[in-house]
Amino acid sequence: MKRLFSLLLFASLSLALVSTTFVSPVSSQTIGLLNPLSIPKWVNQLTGPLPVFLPTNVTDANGKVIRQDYVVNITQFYQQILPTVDSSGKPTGFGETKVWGYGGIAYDPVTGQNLGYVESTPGPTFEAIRNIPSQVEWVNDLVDSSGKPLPELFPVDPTIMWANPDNINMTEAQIQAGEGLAPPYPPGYNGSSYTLPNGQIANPDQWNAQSPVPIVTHLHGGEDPSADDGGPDAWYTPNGIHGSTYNTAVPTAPNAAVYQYPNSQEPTTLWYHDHALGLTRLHVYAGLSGLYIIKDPSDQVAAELPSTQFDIPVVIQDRSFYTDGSLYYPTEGSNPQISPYVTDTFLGNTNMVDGKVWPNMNVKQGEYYFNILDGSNDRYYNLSFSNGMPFTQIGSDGGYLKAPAPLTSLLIGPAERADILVNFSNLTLGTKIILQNTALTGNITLEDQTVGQVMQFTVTNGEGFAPKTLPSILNPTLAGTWPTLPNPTKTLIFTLTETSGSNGSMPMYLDGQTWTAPPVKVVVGTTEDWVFVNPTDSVHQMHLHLVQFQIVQRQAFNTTAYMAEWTTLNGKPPLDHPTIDVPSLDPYLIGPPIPPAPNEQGWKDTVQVYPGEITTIRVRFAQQDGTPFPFDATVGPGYVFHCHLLEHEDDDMMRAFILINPTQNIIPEVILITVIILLVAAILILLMFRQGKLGNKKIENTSNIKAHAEKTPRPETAR
Ligand SMILES: [Cu+2]
Repeated sequence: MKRLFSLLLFASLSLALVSTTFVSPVSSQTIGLLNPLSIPKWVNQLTGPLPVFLPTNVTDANGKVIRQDYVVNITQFYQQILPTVDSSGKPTGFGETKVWGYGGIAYDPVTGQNLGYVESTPGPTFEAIRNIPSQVEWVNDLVDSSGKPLPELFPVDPTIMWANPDNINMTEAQIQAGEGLAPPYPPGYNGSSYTLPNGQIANPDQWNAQSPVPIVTHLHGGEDPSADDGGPDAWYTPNGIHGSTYNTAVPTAPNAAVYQYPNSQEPTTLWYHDHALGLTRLHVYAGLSGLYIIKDPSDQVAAELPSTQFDIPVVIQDRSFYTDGSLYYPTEGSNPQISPYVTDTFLGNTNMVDGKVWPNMNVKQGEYYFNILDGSNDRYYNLSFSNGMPFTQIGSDGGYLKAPAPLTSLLIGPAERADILVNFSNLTLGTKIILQNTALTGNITLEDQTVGQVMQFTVTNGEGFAPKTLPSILNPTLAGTWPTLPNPTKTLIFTLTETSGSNGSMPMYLDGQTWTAPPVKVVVGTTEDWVFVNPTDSVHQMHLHLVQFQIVQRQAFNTTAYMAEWTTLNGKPPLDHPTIDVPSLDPYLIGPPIPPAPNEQGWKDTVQVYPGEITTIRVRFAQQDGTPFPFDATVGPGYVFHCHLLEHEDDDMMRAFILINPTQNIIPEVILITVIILLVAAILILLMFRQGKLGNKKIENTSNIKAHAEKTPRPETAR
């Protein structure tokens, strides 16, 4: 772990400059950036778990719940994220932050009290019941009080592949960026032309990329039909413009989509977030994320776990602010001559937990169950407690681990989840413990005091949860030697590539291919090894939709030699032909393969792919127990796989994959063979027909030949 982590640090170093360089003093002239050191810590209070959406139960004739329905509105509002007072009670003057979030009728999961309509970032939690489908109507209400579509909170970059509801010419936008004619942000591409200081006119076509806002919600880690998956092209705007794969399970308003989730997978902590093409980084940062927990009433492990007030979601997200409390996000791209606004990474300079910056939580002397999500765009966290106390991870992305994993630190990357048990039983009253992050990447002295700290726990009086003994095997679907999935029938290699600009990497590709490349085809029900070869300097965070997979191994390799051969075979990305794999990875491998750590021996939907390493995952395109999906995964628009560092995902590190039936796989061959047989038969019939009709002539010809032969002396006769 230490070795991998040092690689990670190395990888992140080049990406980290943003997080440390913009911490500048507040300007009196303009709204400046908020110095994170000026924000008092542990004043914000987390008082319990996030509110939970209240479903409308649909029952059968016997009163049995057969579906749970929700209406969720996506809106803009203000939330008090920064603390209002310091530790001595003196007002900080920090205002509310303009955010986007999810809202609906919700209740307090501890008291059961109906809280009415709640809108927040992260949004209220879903608590789904295993095998009871949920139906969610996701409504795009990003409009102002008069119903007019709102603008985006951050600069939309029309030079990358994106939802593009107004059909802005991407090539033309790229040409303008190359000529230095992109407008600065603000105003960005806001529908008006802009006169640059040199007198030239930016945005001469008066494109509006900022409004209306296309959104689409994806249930991350969910095993769901592709039509309900919330893929990048399934977006819709508040004024009813729809992306190419827009779908609604039941008819609804044009600014909404209804998705159905079967909830048939193992109980676990999933999350939902926006996934609109080329906008995900901006929308998740604006606040569009929340947890979706699947609970199984027959779960024997859950019966032994702390619940209600002792079961706390911990959504960790890094954020930066302006002095007026508004969110800061870069307004200038890493390589503005290529893309005016897109950066290759963004790291915030504070940590927000459950929508509050640097909060404290009072805990009782007992055990707590924390469902941790790294909901940051790009930030990795190496979490530990300031008193060094151990804790136990029992769940990962897709369910319980094979066995409880005792830890003193936990490395978690964007989109990953970790369910951990922490025991405060033996701590004296008043003890304060910091949940700290040692995955620091820039100015260590500064970051120790900022993003190196996540939240505080204060041990208070009261009866806590007495820890219970857990079974040594938590997850029967993971019994046997690791990986427990059957051997693959196919191995696919994906080389992670970057192109470079003058200030760092720009578009990144999976296997050198762009988002528009033909989808990868996989046969439903089969098992494949997907091998991610990472010759770049950056860690990547690979995520597959639809499936939960297992990490097989990681292995170092000679990146220079490998890329030399890969480039000889393929040329420079982006490729305009199918990627050619190197004949063998073996010559490039360095040292032994490294098996996943015990806390990675569980179901995963997102995997840390370190620089200079080849990471192999095993994927079965079926439910976790090997049975078929309870829906036809071969229909609909298909799925995607991508890097979950959101700035990478948006700048082309995403591809499509579709599932096909085993018979579909042979259809081209069957058609070809059938066509050949029909052609041969037609020729034979034609020949027979001609033979019958032209028979006399043919005999004539034969006799002519015979006569000719008779006139020609044979060599023997001549002699
Ligand atoms: Cu990446």
